Amino acid sequence: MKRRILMGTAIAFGLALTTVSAIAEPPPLAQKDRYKVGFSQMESNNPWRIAETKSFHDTAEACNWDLIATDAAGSAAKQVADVDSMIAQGIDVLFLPPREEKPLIPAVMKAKAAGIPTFLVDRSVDPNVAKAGEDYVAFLGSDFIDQGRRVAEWTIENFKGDKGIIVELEGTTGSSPANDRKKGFDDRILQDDRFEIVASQTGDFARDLGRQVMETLLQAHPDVNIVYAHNDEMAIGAIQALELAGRKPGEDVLVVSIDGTRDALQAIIDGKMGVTVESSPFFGPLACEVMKRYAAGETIEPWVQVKDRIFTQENAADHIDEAY
Ligand code: GYE
Repeated sequence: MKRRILMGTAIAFGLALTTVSAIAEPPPLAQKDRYKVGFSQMESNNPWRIAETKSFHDTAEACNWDLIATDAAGSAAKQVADVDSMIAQGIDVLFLPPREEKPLIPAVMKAKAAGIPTFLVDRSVDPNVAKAGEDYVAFLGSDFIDQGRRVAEWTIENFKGDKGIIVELEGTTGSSPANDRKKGFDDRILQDDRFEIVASQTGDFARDLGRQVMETLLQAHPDVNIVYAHNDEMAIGAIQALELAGRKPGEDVLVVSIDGTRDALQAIIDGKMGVTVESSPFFGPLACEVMKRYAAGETIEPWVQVKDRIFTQENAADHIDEAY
């Protein structure tokens, strides 16, 4: 009797182990001629987001996708609901740029529970809670810490004054690029005691909020001579605020940022902005390629890293025609 119970326990334990190891892998993707593909965009209030959505639409035909694209209009809660609705519509695969690191974890977990492989694109989720190669297949995107570090290094080399007084405009609070672009920049720039960050506030990656926050910060810190924005839209907003206040961006204030939008490249050409480190929105072709590799049974590296260029006075004019 006792033995049977023990054996039963052993079998149950063995089963539990198998289930655990089965759960530890993201759902597989069958090889098919056409796929029903979900792309859950977080918002469409800036050229970067619009270019990314367009890249998915442009890829759909070449990659044989029936694409369902949604727009969460800046709400993480709506983005989770959008993913729910795509799951209900029976998508084969999900491409998800999670607006914020934590609130989108339920979307990743629900897709997994529904047997749908998920690829995170352009932003990531909290790695302590959801993991690549387990809960989702992979993260496709840039090294945001490195982007911030490169902006800091360019600033250290190119800032002409004795004392750099920095205002930092942060991206969306709780998003992976805002967290990492801050870390990469702050850690590097503060190694040089010529520089001081006097204020760091969110502008939610948006032009108009960037302008408003810059207006307020300028009043508190009129001596600012460097603005580091986590994206080009906020940098352009900051340039507007500076000009309204009678300052001369490019002459008495150095503006540095990340993305590589058309307006930013134009601002560099016009001498109003110093540098933008690239963060490409053109994820469609990469999404197609990685998805095909996964369907063919390949193990995908947890981070499919995108390599970024850097745009300055030296090359901005050469790239403005391809910018968005
Ligand atoms: O820099 C910004 C956008 O997640 C990498 O989000 C992306 C960032 C990009 O809104 O402009």
